[in-house]
Amino acid sequence: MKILHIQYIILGLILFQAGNSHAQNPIIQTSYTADPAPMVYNNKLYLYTSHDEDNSTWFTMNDWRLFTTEDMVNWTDHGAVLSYKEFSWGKMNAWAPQCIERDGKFYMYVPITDRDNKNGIGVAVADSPYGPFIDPLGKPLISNSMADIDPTVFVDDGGQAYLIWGNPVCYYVKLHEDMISLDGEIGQFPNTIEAFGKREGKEDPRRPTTYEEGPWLYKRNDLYYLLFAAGPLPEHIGYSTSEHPTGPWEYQGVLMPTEGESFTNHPGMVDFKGKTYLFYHNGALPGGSGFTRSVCVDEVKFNEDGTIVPMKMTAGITKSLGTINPYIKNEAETIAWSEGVSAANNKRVGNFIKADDSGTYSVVKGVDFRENGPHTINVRAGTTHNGNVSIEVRLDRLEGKLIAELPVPLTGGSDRWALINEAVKEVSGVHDLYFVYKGNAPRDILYFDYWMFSELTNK
Ligand code: FUB
Repeated sequence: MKILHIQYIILGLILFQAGNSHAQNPIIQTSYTADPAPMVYNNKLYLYTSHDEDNSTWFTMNDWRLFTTEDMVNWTDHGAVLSYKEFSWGKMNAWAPQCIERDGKFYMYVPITDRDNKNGIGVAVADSPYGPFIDPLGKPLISNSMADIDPTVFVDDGGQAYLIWGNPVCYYVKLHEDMISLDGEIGQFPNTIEAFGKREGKEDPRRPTTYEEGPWLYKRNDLYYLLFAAGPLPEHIGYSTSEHPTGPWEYQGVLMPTEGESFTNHPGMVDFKGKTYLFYHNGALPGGSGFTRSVCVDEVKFNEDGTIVPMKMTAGITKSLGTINPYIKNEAETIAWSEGVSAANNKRVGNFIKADDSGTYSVVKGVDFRENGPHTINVRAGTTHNGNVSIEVRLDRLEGKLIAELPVPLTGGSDRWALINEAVKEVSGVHDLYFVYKGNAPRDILYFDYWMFSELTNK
């Protein structure tokens, strides 16, 4: 994904005035992502997303991506974990997914358009949150109507599982314990003003309420919340509550108003390490639009009566919930913020990043060098350019203290890599680490797979 410098400059000016050195939203800058679906498992947050192809002018979407975090600011890109192509019946439209864990297995529910151009919802199962996900049915789990998109899945405290989905109406069905078969008939939530609020603007008999698509079921203190993308377009996020997972729903109003360059939005809410987070998407990255979207996250606050304090899109979460250990192998694609860097993947090293231009950079927040600090840095990188290509390693700011400069030798292609070691200037304590990519080439300066420091044992 190429950078448009002017948009970064505007974003930078806004953040400078707000007192931040860089934003955290959108949380992924190395590819376009949409329809965020968070899942917490073993103290880690897994974020499954759909994926807008670069330069899309429609919902051109072929695979589902996975990103993880343990601290809410540094996100690791695990690349595509599933594609519509893994479903023998799938033709296109890898739209909004959700993955859930049950008894050590991971179930990913995905909307796909089939070979007869009918929408349906498939399920794929894995033994690990990273996949590989396999379609156990060989056919859609739901093939009910053209409204079959945007599944949300929920397992209640007693173990009953529910699948909810649909545009322009909201359907629901119980799932058996196997999570891949239906337990009863499909129902439809009455699309009433009481349940989903009255839609403003031009009257549309198919859409009398604000409910549009993208439902997300969440539970807190025995109250069920149905969040949804709400109309008219451009969408906002609304929500309704109920004492039961299948309603009756009571409309609670606008959670997040329309903003942010994308005519869709899509909620995903989750509890993680004692806080609640709302994931959503907008078109805020350079080149962003309704078809090249990016996922964001903000913290949620509740009122005493259980209603949610209305939210606005922000520059994101700046306080990390942890620190990064520099003395173990860290993937280059673990990033808090980047500019001009693209996600890449190959069979040789898996996921890695590419620096598009000279002066581009990526930041890792809260790196704890401890008291003694390191003596060397070791990276795996490469370039197709001969000479004058390097990675500068700086502290806390883009022009902060230079602690190492790594010359990147010509390797000739991203299937060929060099291991580079350099001495490090004195550093200790916790810092944000800036990797700044330099080179005299017009584009595709270098590729970068991982980094790791060696610790000084004595001072
Ligand atoms: O991402 C494709 C579609 O756009 C989703 O299914 C909708 O929720 C909207 O976000």
